Amino acid sequence: MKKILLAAIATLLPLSAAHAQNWATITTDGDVNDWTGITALLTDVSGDGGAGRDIEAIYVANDASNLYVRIQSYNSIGFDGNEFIGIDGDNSTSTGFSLFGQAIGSDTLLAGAAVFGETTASFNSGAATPANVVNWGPFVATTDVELAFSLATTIPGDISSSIPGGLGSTIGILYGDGDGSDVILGTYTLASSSSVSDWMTLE
Ligand SMILES: [Ca+2]
Ligand SMILES: [Ca+2]
Ligand SMILES: [Ca+2]
Repeated sequence: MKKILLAAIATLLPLSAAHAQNWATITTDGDVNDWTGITALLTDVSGDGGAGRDIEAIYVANDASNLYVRIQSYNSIGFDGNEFIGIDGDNSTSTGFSLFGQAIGSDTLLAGAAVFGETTASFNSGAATPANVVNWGPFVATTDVELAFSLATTIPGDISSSIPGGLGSTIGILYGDGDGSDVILGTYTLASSSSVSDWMTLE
C-alpha cells in the first residue's frame, strides 16, 4: 500500500524541482508571496556584493506571456540601470555576448528595466522591442526586485528573438550588478503549461 501511495504521489509532483520549470503568473509589486512554493533557481553567499546588490537568490518562473525574475538580495538597495540580466535565449555561447566574462552567450541584455540585444562582439547591439521590461517593482530600495520580461521580445542581435524556442526551451540566465562584484548564472527550462500533461512526463 505504501508503495502504491508513493507512486501516486510521485506521479502528481510537478517537474519544477528537477527541471526548474515554474509555471506561474507573478505580479511585479515587490510582494513576494506569489513566489510561494517556487524553489530558487540559483543561490549565493552573503558578503560578496561589494558596493552593489549582494545576491541571495534568483528565482525564475514563466507563463505563456512572460518570463518572471525575482532578484533577492541580502542588502536593501535601489534597482538601477547598472544591474544586468543576461538571457541566453538559444542556450548557446556561439551567439550573444560573454556578459561579465562569464560562460554565457547572452543574446538579450536587461540593464535595469531597459532591454537591448547583444552579439558575440557587442555588449549592446541596440534596443529590443519592446525596449523595456513589461513591468518591475517595487520602485524603492528593496531586498526583492520582481520583473516581467515579454517572451515575444525581438532583438537586433545574432538571433532575432530573445527566446526563439519559446515554451519548453532551455535558456541561460545571468544576473550581475555592475556597481559591485556579485555575478551568478545558470539555466532555466521554460514551463510549457500548468496542465496535467506536463506533470505526467515525470515518469
Ligand atoms: Ca509579487
Ligand atoms: Ca552574494
Ligand atoms: Ca546565445
